[in-house]
Formats: sequence, structure tokens, C-alpha cells
Amino acid sequence: MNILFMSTVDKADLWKQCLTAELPGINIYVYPDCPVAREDIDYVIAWKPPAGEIAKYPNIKAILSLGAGIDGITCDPDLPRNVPISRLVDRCLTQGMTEYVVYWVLHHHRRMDDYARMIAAREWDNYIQADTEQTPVGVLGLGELGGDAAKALSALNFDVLGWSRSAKSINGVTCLHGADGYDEIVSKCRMLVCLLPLTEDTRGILNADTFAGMPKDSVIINCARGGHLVDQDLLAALDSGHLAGAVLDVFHSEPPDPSHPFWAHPKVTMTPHMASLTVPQSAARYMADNIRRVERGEAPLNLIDLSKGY
Ligand code: NDP
Ligand code: OXD
Repeated sequence: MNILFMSTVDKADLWKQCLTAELPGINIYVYPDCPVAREDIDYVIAWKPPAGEIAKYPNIKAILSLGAGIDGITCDPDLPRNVPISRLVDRCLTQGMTEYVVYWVLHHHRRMDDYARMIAAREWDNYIQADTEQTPVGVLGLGELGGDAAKALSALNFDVLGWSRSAKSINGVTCLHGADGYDEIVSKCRMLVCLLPLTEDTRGILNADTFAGMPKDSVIINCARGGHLVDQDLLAALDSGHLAGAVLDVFHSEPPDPSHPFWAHPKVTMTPHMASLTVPQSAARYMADNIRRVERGEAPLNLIDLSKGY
């Protein structure tokens, strides 16, 4: 069996080691190095593959995404439409994202930026401590990641509201969907976390209308994709004093241009797309399971529905 590893993330040796441990006897080649005929490649494991490249391997049985988000694969106009694409669902990835969301929600809930400014000024005071039960936190996207983060926030007694495409029921979370649900979540939440996939329906969803609909002094936490956010609208909402802050892990281009105003904005916290990182040791087990499934004639787990875009 021949697997082609096509990724802009430079951990190919570790991936090779982890995948070979799971699937002894396989051959793994690291794109663009492919010493066998292209027709002999069985699987492509991909993260942001160059446009047009996957189509050059005509007999692949599945594309396995190295990430949960597959927009970096489906944006390829030449992507073969008949090859199943499986996205990554992994315990470590979910755990990492929940840690990130809980960390930043608590950071803003406990006003850590204000305390840091106070301490820097050699001041000693404290603020009235907000009640989690009186603090509505919204989670856009209630899938593998958003659903887990919402449950963790609910376990901390935040008033958690979540939004998804289809109706859902999660213990401790007010689940909303549809346009009315969006307006409700936006109008209520002090902190709004974005964990949606990037699709034609969700591109630019964090825009001037969203920010205007949010309560004054709310905070945006975007750990999904830069394409969800209209950067200029966020800057306007921060500069007008309507929004108190933004935590951004993802950007239209990564890294953003050095001249981008986010880098030096006092109300923006940036992290370098690390909200959750794929852990090869753990994800390789999942990939191997999926490959075994396909080899048995079964569909891979967590198949992408190209008509929905996720
Ligand atoms: P899932 O596919 O499991 O969940 C997606 C959720 O979004 C679902 O609840 C879905 O609704 C909802 N959704 C999709 N489209 C819409 C819409 N138009 N309106 C309302 N809700 C919608 O994805 P994951 O939770 O695994 O991942 C989410 C995203 O997180 C990824 O696509 C990726 O972009 C990002 N990510 C970022 C990382 C980082 O480090 N910054 C790491 C990993 C992922 P329904 O349940 O009804 O289908
Ligand atoms: C992503 C990931 O989709 O890292 O961003 O999984």
C-alpha cells in the first residue's frame, strides 16, 4: 500500500514513524517526492495541498485530512469529486480546543487583562467578581469541537448558548439554530466563540451586523477560520468601544501581513493557529483505522459532505 503525505506542516518524519507503527509494511512518501507511479498511490494524507496536485493521483481511495477543517482541501478547483474525504476527529484535538476556549473565556471572565494593566501601573485593587451563572457565553458550531467546549463551559456553570445548522440537544446548553437562533445568541452573549467550519454559508459571519447585535463590552473568540471574520468590521467595533476585546487564533492569511493592524492592537490577542494542534501519535491511530475500514470496503469515518461544505 502506498500513501502520499502532502502537507505544509513540517513533521513528515514523525508522521511516517507513527503511521508505520500503526500500519507495518506500508510505504509512505512525502510530497513532492513520489518514487512510484502516480497511479499506484492509494491514499493521500493532506493539509493545504497545492491546488491541482491531488487530481494527479488517479487511483486514490480516500483523502485523509490532517486537520478537522477541510476548507484547505476543498478550495482546490480540481479536487476529484468522487474520492471520499475524511476529516480528523481526534480526542487530543478536541481536548486541546476545549482547553483553549475555557482558558480564554476564563481569562476574560476574570478580567486578567485589566489586572495585568493594574499591576504594570503598580496599582492594587480588585473588581467585583462576575457570577458565571449570570455570564452568557455563546458557541457558534456545536460539532466535535464546539459541542465539547460548550459542555466544559457548562460544567463551570456559565450560561452556555450554542448554535448549529440542525436542531440539537446538549445537557446544560441552550441549543439554537437557524437565523432566529443566530440573532438570539448574538444578542445575549458576553463572549462569543466561533467554532464553525468555513463554508459559503459561514464565510464572513463575524461582521458589523454581528458585532452591532452583541451587548456592549463583549468579547469575540475566533478559533475556527480567518475567513469567518471581516477584519475591518472587527477593528471598527473594537475602536468604537463597543467590543471589549478579541482573541484570534486564525487569520485570512497566516501569518498575517506584518502591517496588519491586529498585531499591535491593544484589544486583540493573537495566537498562531495553535488553539488545537494535531498530535501525530494519536491522529495516526485514527488514520490507520480509517484506512483499514476502506480496505475492508467500508466508508471512512467522518466523511465530508461536499454539498454542505463540511
Ligand atoms: P464539525 O463538523 O464537527 O462541527 C461543525 C458545527 O458547525 C456543527 O455543529 C454544524 O451544525 C455547525 N455548522 C456548520 N455550518 C453551519 C451553518 N451554516 N449554520 C450553523 N451552524 C453550522 O467541526 P469541528 O467541530 O470538528 O471543527 C470546527 C472547525 O474548527 C473546523 O472546521 C476548523 O475550521 C476549526 N478548527 C480550528 C483549529 C485551530 O487550531 N484553530 C483546530 C481544529 C479545527 P450541525 O451540527 O447541524 O451539522
Ligand atoms: C484545523 C486543524 O482544522 O488544525 O485547523 O485541525
